Amino acid sequence: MKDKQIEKLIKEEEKRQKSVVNLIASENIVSEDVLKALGSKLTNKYAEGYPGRRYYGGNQVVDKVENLAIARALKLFKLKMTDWHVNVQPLSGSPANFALYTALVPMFDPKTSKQGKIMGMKLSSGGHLTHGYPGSMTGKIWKSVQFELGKDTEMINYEDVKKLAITEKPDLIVCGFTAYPRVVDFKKFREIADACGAILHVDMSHFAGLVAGGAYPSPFPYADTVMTTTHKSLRGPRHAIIFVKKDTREFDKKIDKAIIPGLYGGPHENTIAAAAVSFLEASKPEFKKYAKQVVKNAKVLAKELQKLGWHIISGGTDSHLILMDTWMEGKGIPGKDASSKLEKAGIIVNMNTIPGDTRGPMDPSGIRLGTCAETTRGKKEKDMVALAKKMDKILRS
Ligand code: DSN
Repeated sequence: MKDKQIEKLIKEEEKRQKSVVNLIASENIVSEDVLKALGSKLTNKYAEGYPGRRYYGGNQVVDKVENLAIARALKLFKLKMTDWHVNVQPLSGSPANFALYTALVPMFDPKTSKQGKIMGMKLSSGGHLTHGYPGSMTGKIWKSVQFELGKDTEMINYEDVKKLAITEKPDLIVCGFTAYPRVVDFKKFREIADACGAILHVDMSHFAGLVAGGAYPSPFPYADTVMTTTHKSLRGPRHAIIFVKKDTREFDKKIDKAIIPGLYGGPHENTIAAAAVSFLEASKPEFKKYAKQVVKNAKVLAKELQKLGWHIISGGTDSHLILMDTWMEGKGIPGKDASSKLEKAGIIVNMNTIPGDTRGPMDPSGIRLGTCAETTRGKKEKDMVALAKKMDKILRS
Protein backbone atom coordinates (compact mmCIF):
# COMPACT_ATOMS: atom_id res chain seq x y z
CA MET A 1 0.00 0.00 0.00
CA LYS A 2 1.13 3.55 -0.63
CA ASP A 3 -0.65 4.75 2.51
CA LYS A 4 1.88 3.53 5.04
CA GLN A 5 -0.11 4.71 8.06
CA ILE A 6 -3.18 2.64 7.23
CA GLU A 7 -1.02 -0.29 6.06
CA LYS A 8 0.73 -0.28 9.41
CA LEU A 9 -2.58 -0.23 11.30
CA ILE A 10 -3.96 -3.11 9.21
CA LYS A 11 -0.82 -5.12 10.00
CA GLU A 12 -1.13 -4.23 13.68
CA GLU A 13 -4.72 -5.46 13.73
CA GLU A 14 -3.77 -8.67 11.88
CA LYS A 15 -1.09 -9.28 14.51
CA ARG A 16 -3.53 -8.55 17.35
CA GLN A 17 -6.10 -10.94 15.91
CA LYS A 18 -3.50 -13.70 15.55
CA SER A 19 -2.16 -13.25 19.05
CA VAL A 20 -5.42 -13.54 20.99
CA VAL A 21 -8.02 -16.16 21.84
CA ASN A 22 -11.20 -14.66 20.38
CA LEU A 23 -14.32 -15.51 22.34
CA ILE A 24 -16.50 -12.64 21.04
CA ALA A 25 -19.72 -14.51 20.24
CA SER A 26 -20.58 -12.31 17.25
CA GLU A 27 -17.17 -12.45 15.53
CA ASN A 28 -15.56 -14.98 13.22
CA ILE A 29 -12.61 -15.30 10.84
CA VAL A 30 -13.45 -15.07 7.13
CA SER A 31 -11.75 -16.91 4.28
CA GLU A 32 -9.28 -15.34 1.85
CA ASP A 33 -11.98 -15.58 -0.86
CA VAL A 34 -14.38 -13.48 1.22
CA LEU A 35 -11.61 -10.90 1.71
CA LYS A 36 -10.83 -10.90 -2.03
CA ALA A 37 -14.46 -10.20 -2.93
CA LEU A 38 -14.64 -7.45 -0.29
CA GLY A 39 -11.51 -5.80 -1.63
CA SER A 40 -12.54 -6.15 -5.29
CA LYS A 41 -13.35 -3.45 -7.85
CA LEU A 42 -17.05 -4.18 -7.37
CA THR A 43 -16.75 -1.45 -4.73
CA ASN A 44 -16.48 1.13 -7.54
CA LYS A 45 -20.01 0.48 -8.82
CA TYR A 46 -23.15 2.42 -7.90
CA ALA A 47 -26.26 0.27 -8.31
CA GLU A 48 -29.28 1.92 -6.70
CA GLY A 49 -32.34 -0.21 -7.31
CA TYR A 50 -32.62 -3.96 -7.84
CA PRO A 51 -31.32 -6.32 -10.57
CA GLY A 52 -32.93 -5.41 -13.89
CA ARG A 53 -34.31 -2.10 -12.55
CA ARG A 54 -31.48 0.23 -11.55
CA TYR A 55 -31.16 3.99 -11.64
CA TYR A 56 -27.61 3.90 -13.04
CA GLY A 57 -26.17 2.38 -16.20
CA GLY A 58 -23.48 -0.29 -16.36
CA ASN A 59 -25.06 -2.84 -14.05
CA GLN A 60 -24.78 -5.93 -16.29
CA VAL A 61 -22.21 -7.58 -14.01
CA VAL A 62 -23.44 -6.48 -10.57
CA ASP A 63 -26.94 -7.68 -11.49
CA LYS A 64 -25.43 -11.14 -11.95
CA VAL A 65 -23.58 -10.83 -8.62
CA GLU A 66 -26.74 -9.88 -6.76
CA ASN A 67 -28.84 -12.59 -8.43
CA LEU A 68 -26.19 -15.19 -7.59
CA ALA A 69 -26.17 -14.05 -3.94
CA ILE A 70 -29.97 -14.41 -3.84
CA ALA A 71 -29.92 -17.89 -5.43
CA ARG A 72 -27.17 -19.07 -3.06
CA ALA A 73 -28.93 -17.67 0.03
CA LEU A 74 -32.11 -19.57 -0.89
CA LYS A 75 -30.21 -22.79 -1.62
CA LEU A 76 -28.24 -22.58 1.63
CA PHE A 77 -31.42 -22.56 3.72
CA LYS A 78 -33.25 -25.03 1.42
CA LEU A 79 -35.86 -22.49 0.30
CA LYS A 80 -37.73 -22.23 -3.00
CA MET A 81 -37.83 -18.99 -4.97
CA THR A 82 -41.56 -19.50 -5.39
CA ASP A 83 -42.06 -19.40 -1.60
CA TRP A 84 -39.42 -16.97 -0.35
CA HIS A 85 -38.08 -13.62 -1.48
CA VAL A 86 -34.60 -12.45 -0.44
CA ASN A 87 -33.28 -8.92 -0.18
CA VAL A 88 -29.47 -9.08 -0.05
CA GLN A 89 -28.85 -5.32 0.21
CA PRO A 90 -29.07 -4.36 3.91
CA LEU A 91 -25.75 -3.01 5.12
CA SER A 92 -26.02 -4.51 8.57
CA GLY A 93 -28.40 -6.12 11.05
CA SER A 94 -29.76 -3.12 12.95
CA PRO A 95 -30.80 -1.11 9.85
CA ALA A 96 -32.19 -4.32 8.32
CA ASN A 97 -34.51 -4.83 11.31
CA PHE A 98 -35.35 -1.12 11.28
CA ALA A 99 -36.25 -1.11 7.57
CA LEU A 100 -38.38 -4.22 8.03
CA TYR A 101 -40.36 -2.63 10.87
CA THR A 102 -40.95 0.52 8.81
CA ALA A 103 -42.47 -1.74 6.13
CA LEU A 104 -44.64 -3.88 8.37
CA VAL A 105 -45.48 -2.02 11.59
CA PRO A 106 -47.54 1.20 11.42
CA MET A 107 -45.81 4.31 12.72
CA PHE A 108 -47.66 6.93 14.78
CA ASP A 109 -50.62 8.34 12.85
CA PRO A 110 -51.52 11.84 14.12
CA LYS A 111 -55.03 11.55 12.65
CA THR A 112 -55.98 8.42 14.58
CA SER A 113 -53.29 8.54 17.31
CA LYS A 114 -52.60 4.89 16.50
CA GLN A 115 -49.06 3.53 16.74
CA GLY A 116 -47.89 -0.02 15.98
CA LYS A 117 -46.32 -2.26 18.61
CA ILE A 118 -43.24 -4.50 18.56
CA MET A 119 -42.67 -7.29 21.06
CA GLY A 120 -39.20 -8.70 21.66
CA MET A 121 -36.87 -10.16 24.25
CA LYS A 122 -35.53 -7.64 26.78
CA LEU A 123 -31.90 -6.68 26.26
CA SER A 124 -30.86 -7.93 29.70
CA SER A 125 -32.54 -11.28 28.97
CA GLY A 126 -30.46 -11.69 25.81
CA GLY A 127 -32.42 -9.68 23.21
CA HIS A 128 -31.01 -6.99 20.93
CA LEU A 129 -31.27 -3.18 20.92
CA THR A 130 -33.41 -3.38 17.76
CA HIS A 131 -35.89 -5.75 19.40
CA GLY A 132 -37.67 -2.75 20.96
CA TYR A 133 -35.16 -1.53 23.59
CA PRO A 134 -36.47 1.85 24.85
CA GLY A 135 -33.19 3.63 23.96
CA SER A 136 -33.27 2.33 20.37
CA MET A 137 -35.35 3.98 17.64
CA THR A 138 -37.26 0.69 17.53
CA GLY A 139 -38.49 1.43 21.06
CA LYS A 140 -39.30 5.08 20.30
CA ILE A 141 -40.94 5.07 16.86
CA TRP A 142 -43.11 2.09 17.80
CA LYS A 143 -44.68 1.04 21.08
CA SER A 144 -42.63 -1.73 22.53
CA VAL A 145 -43.25 -4.57 24.92
CA GLN A 146 -40.41 -6.70 26.18
CA PHE A 147 -40.53 -10.21 27.60
CA GLU A 148 -38.10 -11.57 30.16
CA LEU A 149 -36.84 -15.06 30.94
CA GLY A 150 -38.33 -17.42 33.51
CA LYS A 151 -36.59 -16.58 36.82
CA ASP A 152 -36.06 -20.19 37.89
CA THR A 153 -34.91 -21.64 34.54
CA GLU A 154 -33.25 -18.55 33.01
CA MET A 155 -34.88 -19.73 29.77
CA ILE A 156 -37.87 -18.50 27.74
CA ASN A 157 -41.16 -19.33 29.46
CA TYR A 158 -43.46 -19.73 26.45
CA GLU A 159 -46.64 -19.59 28.55
CA ASP A 160 -45.60 -16.22 30.03
CA VAL A 161 -44.71 -14.90 26.56
CA LYS A 162 -48.10 -16.05 25.22
CA LYS A 163 -50.02 -14.38 28.08
CA LEU A 164 -48.12 -11.12 27.49
CA ALA A 165 -48.70 -11.29 23.73
CA ILE A 166 -52.44 -11.86 24.14
CA THR A 167 -52.71 -8.93 26.59
CA GLU A 168 -50.51 -6.55 24.61
CA LYS A 169 -51.53 -7.55 21.04
CA PRO A 170 -48.28 -6.54 19.28
CA ASP A 171 -48.28 -6.09 15.50
CA LEU A 172 -44.97 -7.92 15.21
CA ILE A 173 -43.10 -10.35 17.45
CA VAL A 174 -39.35 -10.48 16.94
CA CYS A 175 -37.78 -13.67 18.10
CA GLY A 176 -34.03 -14.05 18.21
CA PHE A 177 -31.22 -12.94 20.45
CA THR A 178 -27.67 -11.75 20.96
CA ALA A 179 -27.07 -13.32 24.35
CA TYR A 180 -29.49 -16.21 24.81
CA PRO A 181 -27.66 -19.55 24.72
CA ARG A 182 -30.58 -21.92 24.18
CA VAL A 183 -32.53 -23.26 21.26
CA VAL A 184 -35.65 -21.20 20.50
CA ASP A 185 -38.88 -23.13 19.90
CA PHE A 186 -40.02 -21.41 16.71
CA LYS A 187 -43.20 -23.52 16.52
CA LYS A 188 -44.28 -22.17 19.91
CA PHE A 189 -43.51 -18.62 18.75
CA ARG A 190 -45.68 -19.23 15.67
CA GLU A 191 -48.54 -20.30 17.94
CA ILE A 192 -48.01 -17.20 20.10
CA ALA A 193 -48.01 -14.92 17.04
CA ASP A 194 -51.18 -16.59 15.74
CA ALA A 195 -52.86 -16.26 19.13
CA CYS A 196 -52.52 -12.45 19.00
CA GLY A 197 -52.54 -11.89 15.21
CA ALA A 198 -48.90 -10.73 15.05
CA ILE A 199 -46.32 -11.08 12.30
CA LEU A 200 -43.50 -13.45 13.33
CA HIS A 201 -40.08 -12.03 12.52
CA VAL A 202 -36.99 -14.10 13.36
CA ASP A 203 -33.62 -12.41 13.86
CA MET A 204 -31.25 -15.34 13.34
CA SER A 205 -28.09 -13.22 13.13
CA HIS A 206 -26.29 -15.17 15.83
CA PHE A 207 -27.23 -18.71 14.85
CA ALA A 208 -27.64 -18.51 11.03
CA GLY A 209 -24.44 -20.48 10.46
CA LEU A 210 -25.61 -23.15 12.87
CA VAL A 211 -28.95 -23.39 11.00
CA ALA A 212 -27.06 -23.65 7.69
CA GLY A 213 -24.84 -26.37 9.15
CA GLY A 214 -27.74 -28.33 10.65
CA ALA A 215 -26.66 -27.65 14.25
CA TYR A 216 -29.67 -25.51 15.27
CA PRO A 217 -33.37 -25.69 14.31
CA SER A 218 -34.50 -23.78 11.22
CA PRO A 219 -36.98 -20.92 11.77
CA PHE A 220 -38.16 -21.00 8.14
CA PRO A 221 -41.12 -23.40 8.57
CA TYR A 222 -42.67 -20.94 11.04
CA ALA A 223 -41.52 -17.38 10.34
CA ASP A 224 -43.09 -14.70 8.14
CA THR A 225 -39.77 -12.91 7.81
CA VAL A 226 -36.19 -13.81 8.77
CA MET A 227 -33.25 -11.42 9.05
CA THR A 228 -29.66 -12.44 9.48
CA THR A 229 -26.32 -10.73 9.57
CA THR A 230 -23.75 -12.68 7.60
CA HIS A 231 -20.64 -12.17 9.73
CA LYS A 232 -21.29 -14.15 12.90
CA SER A 233 -21.66 -17.95 12.89
CA LEU A 234 -22.21 -17.74 9.10
CA ARG A 235 -18.56 -16.58 8.69
CA GLY A 236 -19.11 -14.02 5.94
CA PRO A 237 -18.55 -10.27 5.56
CA ARG A 238 -20.19 -7.62 7.76
CA HIS A 239 -23.58 -7.51 6.06
CA ALA A 240 -27.24 -8.54 6.41
CA ILE A 241 -30.00 -10.14 4.35
CA ILE A 242 -33.77 -10.42 4.77
CA PHE A 243 -35.89 -13.42 3.78
CA VAL A 244 -39.59 -12.74 3.22
CA LYS A 245 -42.34 -15.33 2.82
CA LYS A 246 -44.20 -14.77 -0.43
CA ASP A 247 -47.96 -14.59 -0.01
CA THR A 248 -50.94 -12.31 -0.61
CA ARG A 249 -49.80 -9.88 2.09
CA GLU A 250 -46.99 -8.85 -0.28
CA PHE A 251 -44.48 -8.22 2.51
CA ASP A 252 -41.73 -8.80 -0.08
CA LYS A 253 -42.72 -5.73 -2.09
CA LYS A 254 -43.15 -3.60 1.06
CA ILE A 255 -39.73 -4.60 2.42
CA ASP A 256 -37.95 -3.99 -0.88
CA LYS A 257 -39.43 -0.48 -0.92
CA ALA A 258 -38.44 0.06 2.71
CA ILE A 259 -34.80 -0.78 1.86
CA ILE A 260 -34.70 1.52 -1.17
CA PRO A 261 -35.93 4.27 -1.40
CA GLY A 262 -37.00 3.97 2.25
CA LEU A 263 -33.66 3.68 4.01
CA TYR A 264 -30.69 3.17 1.71
CA GLY A 265 -29.23 4.44 -1.52
CA GLY A 266 -26.66 2.31 -3.30
CA PRO A 267 -26.00 -1.27 -2.18
CA HIS A 268 -22.41 -2.37 -1.51
CA GLU A 269 -21.96 -4.85 -4.35
CA ASN A 270 -18.48 -5.91 -3.20
CA THR A 271 -19.98 -6.94 0.16
CA ILE A 272 -22.89 -8.68 -1.55
CA ALA A 273 -20.33 -10.66 -3.59
CA ALA A 274 -18.43 -11.53 -0.41
CA ALA A 275 -21.69 -12.67 1.20
CA ALA A 276 -22.35 -14.87 -1.86
CA VAL A 277 -18.89 -16.43 -1.38
CA SER A 278 -19.70 -17.18 2.25
CA PHE A 279 -23.06 -18.76 1.28
CA LEU A 280 -21.26 -21.14 -1.07
CA GLU A 281 -18.67 -21.96 1.61
CA ALA A 282 -21.43 -22.59 4.18
CA SER A 283 -23.15 -25.04 1.83
CA LYS A 284 -20.12 -27.39 1.80
CA PRO A 285 -19.97 -30.57 3.93
CA GLU A 286 -16.97 -29.13 5.87
CA PHE A 287 -19.19 -26.33 7.12
CA LYS A 288 -21.66 -28.84 8.59
CA LYS A 289 -18.77 -30.34 10.56
CA TYR A 290 -17.68 -26.86 11.58
CA ALA A 291 -21.15 -25.85 12.84
CA LYS A 292 -21.46 -29.04 14.88
CA GLN A 293 -17.98 -28.51 16.35
CA VAL A 294 -18.88 -24.90 17.31
CA VAL A 295 -21.76 -26.21 19.44
CA LYS A 296 -19.71 -29.11 20.88
CA ASN A 297 -16.98 -26.67 21.90
CA ALA A 298 -19.45 -24.28 23.53
CA LYS A 299 -21.08 -27.11 25.47
CA VAL A 300 -17.71 -28.31 26.80
CA LEU A 301 -16.54 -24.80 27.69
CA ALA A 302 -19.80 -24.12 29.57
CA LYS A 303 -19.67 -27.44 31.42
CA GLU A 304 -16.03 -27.03 32.45
CA LEU A 305 -16.57 -23.47 33.73
CA GLN A 306 -19.59 -24.70 35.65
CA LYS A 307 -17.51 -27.51 37.20
CA LEU A 308 -15.03 -24.86 38.32
CA GLY A 309 -17.81 -23.10 40.25
CA TRP A 310 -19.04 -20.42 37.83
CA HIS A 311 -22.72 -19.68 37.28
CA ILE A 312 -23.57 -20.34 33.64
CA ILE A 313 -26.91 -18.76 32.73
CA SER A 314 -29.59 -21.41 32.05
CA GLY A 315 -27.13 -24.11 33.14
CA GLY A 316 -25.44 -24.53 29.77
CA THR A 317 -25.85 -23.87 26.07
CA ASP A 318 -27.37 -25.35 22.89
CA SER A 319 -25.54 -22.98 20.57
CA HIS A 320 -22.25 -21.16 20.05
CA LEU A 321 -22.67 -18.81 23.00
CA ILE A 322 -22.38 -18.91 26.74
CA LEU A 323 -23.56 -16.28 29.19
CA MET A 324 -21.43 -16.44 32.32
CA ASP A 325 -22.33 -14.77 35.61
CA THR A 326 -18.93 -13.69 36.94
CA TRP A 327 -20.36 -11.49 39.71
CA MET A 328 -22.45 -14.22 41.37
CA GLU A 329 -24.18 -11.78 43.74
CA GLY A 330 -20.88 -10.47 45.09
CA LYS A 331 -19.09 -13.80 45.42
CA GLY A 332 -17.14 -13.27 42.17
CA ILE A 333 -15.99 -10.24 40.14
CA PRO A 334 -17.96 -7.76 37.99
CA GLY A 335 -18.19 -8.45 34.25
CA LYS A 336 -16.13 -5.39 33.36
CA ASP A 337 -13.22 -6.49 35.56
CA ALA A 338 -13.55 -10.05 34.29
CA SER A 339 -13.37 -8.85 30.69
CA SER A 340 -10.32 -6.64 31.28
CA LYS A 341 -8.45 -9.30 33.30
CA LEU A 342 -9.04 -11.84 30.53
CA GLU A 343 -7.98 -9.33 27.86
CA LYS A 344 -4.68 -8.68 29.67
CA ALA A 345 -4.07 -12.44 29.43
CA GLY A 346 -4.95 -12.48 25.70
CA ILE A 347 -8.52 -13.79 25.92
CA ILE A 348 -11.06 -11.43 24.31
CA VAL A 349 -14.67 -11.47 25.56
CA ASN A 350 -17.35 -8.85 26.05
CA MET A 351 -18.94 -7.81 29.32
CA ASN A 352 -22.67 -8.50 29.30
CA THR A 353 -25.75 -8.06 31.43
CA ILE A 354 -27.33 -11.24 32.74
CA PRO A 355 -31.08 -11.90 33.23
CA GLY A 356 -32.41 -9.73 36.09
CA ASP A 357 -29.05 -7.91 36.34
CA THR A 358 -28.90 -5.54 39.30
CA ARG A 359 -25.76 -3.83 37.93
CA GLY A 360 -25.79 -1.41 34.95
CA PRO A 361 -24.93 -2.26 31.30
CA MET A 362 -21.60 -0.38 31.59
CA ASP A 363 -20.58 -2.49 34.58
CA PRO A 364 -22.72 -5.62 34.36
CA SER A 365 -22.64 -8.92 36.23
CA GLY A 366 -21.40 -11.13 33.45
CA ILE A 367 -19.50 -11.85 30.28
CA ARG A 368 -20.58 -13.40 26.98
CA LEU A 369 -18.44 -16.08 25.35
CA GLY A 370 -18.70 -17.64 21.89
CA THR A 371 -16.86 -20.41 20.09
CA CYS A 372 -17.28 -19.48 16.38
CA ALA A 373 -13.86 -17.88 15.80
CA GLU A 374 -11.78 -20.36 17.79
CA THR A 375 -13.53 -23.30 16.10
CA THR A 376 -12.62 -21.77 12.72
CA ARG A 377 -9.03 -21.91 14.02
CA GLY A 378 -9.44 -25.66 14.54
CA LYS A 379 -9.98 -25.76 18.32
CA LYS A 380 -11.63 -28.88 19.70
CA GLU A 381 -13.11 -30.08 23.01
CA LYS A 382 -9.71 -30.68 24.68
CA ASP A 383 -8.75 -27.07 23.95
CA MET A 384 -11.97 -25.92 25.63
CA VAL A 385 -11.13 -27.89 28.79
CA ALA A 386 -7.72 -26.17 28.94
CA LEU A 387 -9.27 -22.78 28.16
CA ALA A 388 -11.81 -23.11 30.98
CA LYS A 389 -9.00 -23.87 33.45
CA LYS A 390 -6.97 -20.91 32.21
CA MET A 391 -9.95 -18.55 32.43
CA ASP A 392 -10.78 -19.75 35.94
CA LYS A 393 -7.21 -19.13 37.10
CA ILE A 394 -7.15 -15.62 35.59
CA LEU A 395 -10.56 -14.67 37.01
CA ARG A 396 -9.65 -15.88 40.49
CA SER A 397 -6.19 -14.30 40.53
N1 DSN B 1 -23.73 -6.29 19.10
C1 DSN B 1 -23.84 -7.44 18.24
C2 DSN B 1 -23.47 -8.65 19.01
O1 DSN B 1 -22.34 -8.67 19.42
O2 DSN B 1 -24.25 -9.58 19.24
C3 DSN B 1 -25.14 -7.48 17.67
O3 DSN B 1 -25.46 -6.20 17.14
